[in-house]
Amino acid sequence: MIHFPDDFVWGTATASYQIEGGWLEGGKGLSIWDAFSHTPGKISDRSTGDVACDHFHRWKDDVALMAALGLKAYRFSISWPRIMPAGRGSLNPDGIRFYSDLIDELLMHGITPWVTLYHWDLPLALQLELDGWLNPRLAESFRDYATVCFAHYGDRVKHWITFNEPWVVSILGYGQGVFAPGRVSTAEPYQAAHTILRAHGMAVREYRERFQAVQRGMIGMTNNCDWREPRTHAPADTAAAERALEFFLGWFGDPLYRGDYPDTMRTRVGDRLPRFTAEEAAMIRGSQDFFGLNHYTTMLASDASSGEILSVQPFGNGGIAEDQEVQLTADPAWAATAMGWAIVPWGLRKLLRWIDRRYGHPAIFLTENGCAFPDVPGEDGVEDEQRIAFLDAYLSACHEAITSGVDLKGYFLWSLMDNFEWSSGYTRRFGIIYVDYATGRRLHKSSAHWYSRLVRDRGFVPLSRNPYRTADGDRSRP
Ligand code: PNW
Repeated sequence: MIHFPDDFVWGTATASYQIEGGWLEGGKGLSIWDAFSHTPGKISDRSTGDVACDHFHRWKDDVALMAALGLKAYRFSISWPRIMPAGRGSLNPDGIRFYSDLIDELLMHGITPWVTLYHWDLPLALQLELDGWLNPRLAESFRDYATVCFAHYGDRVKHWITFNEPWVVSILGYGQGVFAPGRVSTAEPYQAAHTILRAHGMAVREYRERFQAVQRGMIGMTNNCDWREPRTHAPADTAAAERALEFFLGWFGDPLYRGDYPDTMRTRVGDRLPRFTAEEAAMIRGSQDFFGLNHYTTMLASDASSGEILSVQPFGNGGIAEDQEVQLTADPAWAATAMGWAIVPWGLRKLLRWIDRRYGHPAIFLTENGCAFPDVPGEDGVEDEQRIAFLDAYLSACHEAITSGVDLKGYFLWSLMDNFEWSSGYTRRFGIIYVDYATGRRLHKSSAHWYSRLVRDRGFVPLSRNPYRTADGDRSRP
């Protein structure tokens, strides 16, 4: 039996645009994802989040499902335009009530809400009128929106996540253009990220000055990072892997813990990388109470400073490759999920240790980890052994990290249910609950029962044979 600490937090995660639907209901304003998904050519199956999982109407049943599985925590996000239709100014009382009722329902079932304030559905008005995150003034708008949330929900919500994955917003939204708002640039990602970091800092300052003493909650940001393993033992590849991690997680982690971007980014990005004023640096440094991490995969990194970088990065998760001078590849021996993301559990263990070392042993919550597989419903439910094997392997890696001294305190499985997987539409299923989109029906996958037992027992008996629990691909670092 692999046993986790008694106070370890177990939950699942979702995001507003991916599950709610009700895009024109209850006084909600439009978001940039409403506009983006309705733009031809952006979503692989031409779908939208107009209805999604219809959680906007089925939320009580969904909470009941969680309760029946014995889940103790739930991470969801608030749709900014649902409570502030134009992004600033007047509030939408129906929207405020929707999340208030959801929070009450969760608490009534003994489920602790973890609330993400920004999971990508920016009010469209702020995009059209202010140019989204490229405008430094968005930071004030976000602070004001966050303040509304603290004021209305902070009596009951004690765990706040300001932003989900600013790396994805910046790179996929402003660099590669595959996510909303669909811009393509080598400079804008750095500007958008800069505004987001300032917005986070201002929201946290507000929370700490006006709410935290009374409400006694904690607040942080969620960043995503894949692991980068040097492709060979050559020192240039080791340096390339480190550089890739600094461009991925250091981009946000360093300002949060050290007050500035990594030196290697400053050197390579030059004037395209904005600068914090001394006051901003002081505001952002130390501005999170925990380290929120989303993790999905690993790639090999090799130095590309003397060669040519393939312009098309596999899986689109390389960032701006030219700035990093890193070439990413996958080991052909690795298995992969339906996203094409390699399954490398030891990569998570190494990443957790990297964070622990670089940022001085922070409390870490894995706010997302999970996998998509082509799940097919059968006679009695959905058999998803692959997902169970994935979870068995990644949770073993988490446990190893804890044993080695990392302060990992919680795990949120992505996702509670199948949902709108952004540019992949409904073609990728991440849930432990299967959603039949034609009828809205929810079906348990076998992983839901597996996870339910794990939460009950605070641990699990590892599979005797797990193809994903591979021997360490240790190439150069522990
Ligand atoms: C995360 N990448 O997105 C999000 O937080 C979720 O909303 C999403 O459903 C989940 O992971 C699965 O994709 C990511 O290209 C999207 O590296 C893309 C990347 C990483 C995370």
